Amino acid sequence: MDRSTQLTARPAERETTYGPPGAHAPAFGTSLHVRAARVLDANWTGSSTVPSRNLYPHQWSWDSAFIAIGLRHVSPRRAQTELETLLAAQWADGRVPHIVFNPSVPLDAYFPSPDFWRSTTAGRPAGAPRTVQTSGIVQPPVHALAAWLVHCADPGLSRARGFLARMYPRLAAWHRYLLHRRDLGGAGLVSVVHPWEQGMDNSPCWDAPLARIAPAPARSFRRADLAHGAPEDRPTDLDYGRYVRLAADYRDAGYADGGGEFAVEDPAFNALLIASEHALARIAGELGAAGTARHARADRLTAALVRRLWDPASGMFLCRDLHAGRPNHERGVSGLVPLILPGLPREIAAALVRTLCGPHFGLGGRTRLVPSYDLLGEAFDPHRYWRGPAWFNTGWLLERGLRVHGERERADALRTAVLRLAEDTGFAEYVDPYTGAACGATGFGWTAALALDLHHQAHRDLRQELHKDLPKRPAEGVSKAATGTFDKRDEGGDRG
Ligand code: 9WN
Repeated sequence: MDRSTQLTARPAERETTYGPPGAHAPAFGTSLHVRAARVLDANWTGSSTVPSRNLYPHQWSWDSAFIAIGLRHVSPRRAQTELETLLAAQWADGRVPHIVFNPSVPLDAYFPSPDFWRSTTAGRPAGAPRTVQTSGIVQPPVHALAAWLVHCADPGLSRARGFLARMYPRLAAWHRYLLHRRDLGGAGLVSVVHPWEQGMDNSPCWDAPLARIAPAPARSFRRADLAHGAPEDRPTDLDYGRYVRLAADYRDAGYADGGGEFAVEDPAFNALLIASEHALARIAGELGAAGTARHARADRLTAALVRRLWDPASGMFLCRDLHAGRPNHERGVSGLVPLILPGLPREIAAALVRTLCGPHFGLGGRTRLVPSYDLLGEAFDPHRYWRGPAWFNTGWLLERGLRVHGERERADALRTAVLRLAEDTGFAEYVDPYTGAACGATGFGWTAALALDLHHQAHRDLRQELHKDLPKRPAEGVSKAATGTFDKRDEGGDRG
């Protein structure tokens, strides 16, 4: 580990905790900042951060984006490196692979391993890099948003290192790949070709499209996840067989797009692309170019999202299964994530808030954190992967969405819940949405990083509250970078 970049506590925050007194209360004097930073230190490999040392010992794409968003508060330099390492593994066709493999990790530590994906051979027609092994599928495009937020944490360092100037062409190529090669439905939205691409792998939203896929025989592969997670919390062998079949077929077609049996337009994936398109517009502006065309494209994408995936009857967005030619009526948390978009029509944002707080998701009522799937759905299971438990990244996104749409009290309550549960559970991968009990891995990268981010926002809000009656003059010697926060000004205003 590179000790010179290890994270340190900020003196003013050493004693802040969110946990109630009791069994899991943190040790006195050790703040959430320090404890979260320790997780990120422990998961740091020297050039990127693993989601979990045991379960996920390589670099994952959307994990790294969320991790960079938290890391920027304590080491903007390392946050930049996190994204740079990921984008160094980008393919020539623009795709950013969902896993970048660490060559020093044994092959059997994670399945599917590099010898399954064979990126350096099977991926050559699509321009996979020669010097690093990766998977061949993608994950949600949170990266431009992350790059912008990382820049805002320390613009001086970012400019001195030419961070955005180096990131911009890669991020633009990444979005181009999605918009041109993945518009499989021809309606302007991006499709995912594997459940792992959307990131909520085992969601009941995939059950119908997956049911058409003939599973790979169980004896043809060996799962590594069951050595680290409780089998009853993980996807079934049958689902795994289907994941393997889809990935193997994609690989055997040279990772060419358009021919697969699984193609779904997903609301969260597209909403994150839109948020990142707005961020890319700001990055262009910072680099002296006009961002207007990108903002306009993001607005067109938002209109397509509403036209294609909004379902007034359920008060949320739904996935669209391209092969079935119709929406899938399962309610996954993915259908609430477009709340992060400030450009949503007002009545749609209001309906999303009602759904979030209603019987299907229970925010402010029956649940401690937003479940990944409909509490009333037939497939609901409070512990099984993405079929009910609550994840911290969706909590972070919805907190942001509530705030963007002026729901301050609800956003504050959700923020407190995320911080309390992150701390109580030792930064668990996910939790039972009713009880808050920890599930999956602990010391999970994005849980620690996003808790750090919300913790810093909470401190900023407190400072603003305390200073609101004082004359408005910036304190001498305190730069925006030193506060390490993101507010509307840092993010470039209201446009998402
Ligand atoms: C497959 C790393 C990843 C997350 C995903 C989560 C899980 C992998 C798996 O772990 O997926 O990519 O083996 O189950 O579902 O969102 O990025 O944390």
